[in-house]
Amino acid sequence: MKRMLSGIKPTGQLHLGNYIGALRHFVDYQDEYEMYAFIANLHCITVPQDPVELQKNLRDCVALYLACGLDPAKATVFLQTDVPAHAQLGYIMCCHTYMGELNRMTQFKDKQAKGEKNLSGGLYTYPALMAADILLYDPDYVPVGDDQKQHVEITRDVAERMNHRYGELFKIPEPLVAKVGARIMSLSDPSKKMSKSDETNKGCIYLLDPLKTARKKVMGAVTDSYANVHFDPENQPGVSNLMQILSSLSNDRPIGEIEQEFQGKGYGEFKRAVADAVCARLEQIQARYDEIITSDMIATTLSDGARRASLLANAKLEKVQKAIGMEIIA
Ligand code: ATP
Ligand code: LTN
Repeated sequence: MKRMLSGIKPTGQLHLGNYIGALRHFVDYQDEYEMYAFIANLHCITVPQDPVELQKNLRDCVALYLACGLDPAKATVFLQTDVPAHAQLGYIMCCHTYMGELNRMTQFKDKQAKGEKNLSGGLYTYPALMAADILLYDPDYVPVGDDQKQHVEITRDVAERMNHRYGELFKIPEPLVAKVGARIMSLSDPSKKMSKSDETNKGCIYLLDPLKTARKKVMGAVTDSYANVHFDPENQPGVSNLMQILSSLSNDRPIGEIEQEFQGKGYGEFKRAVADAVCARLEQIQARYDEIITSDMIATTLSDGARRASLLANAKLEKVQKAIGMEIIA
């Protein structure tokens, strides 16, 4: 069975972009692949966090993984810090990643370009830790949204470098980016990706948003004056984004079919169909979330997940340390 691994940063509440671009694929793949899905609580402290809020977000994130359909009997779901090998291999990867490579990463560059002050060293070296997250498990594929492709590519480069230097240590993973829904845009500004750090809060639908709020956000989504439900991300980014959301939430229904269905119909009717699809999915997820958050499922899932993940991660860390010559007793 081929293996997959991916993670999400619990920097805030999970949103529809995380669900469509990443989480729903984890769920789809768990039957066909050996799936490792973790909560990246080391990555999330690369930017300042409020401790009380962070703890709540962590619990919510696990509960939402499960509420969206990840089944702990099939997938290994764990918290990054429960497997200390991530931080340990992360340091080793950092020592094998060049500053020139880190300087090219858009995530850091974007924040720097915005003039944000006091960016942390952790944010800069983030891709090295992400490389460790991946390489500890020798996955065949890493399902991610479009923005993370670059980080999987640097992982491949550093893995190849180390394999060349020390002998075969790591499998070279491939990023898996879906054709539709890999970059869901903000509903209020379709030139930006839907993101947890949306200041206006209008463009981002959170998975735990009350249904009324979610509906209002969809109905208020920025469109255009063409009055034509047509897929053209360049000239009609808002409408094209809503089409991708609708397609992703209706079993990847072909975009052409959606275009046909709404031919000659107004944006109001189209938006109502998108809002219905969004609310139906949120309702399902939230009902399951309510059950999970009050049960002991979070604790059992994480302890079992950490045990299973540690088996692979510890063996890999030891192999790497030996190959580098860092251990005294062979
Ligand atoms: P944010 O900008 O919201 O903080 P992020 O990409 O920085 O999100 P995560 O929350 O860790 O960080 O992302 C988890 C997964 O969700 C990643 O695979 C990422 O590519 C994907 N993802 C995030 N935002 C979107 C989006 N707008 N559309 C599609 N996929 C997304
Ligand atoms: N960088 C990712 C989260 C992440 C991840 C990973 C994804 C951390 N480690 C390993 C895939 C594999 C993000 O910001 N979305």
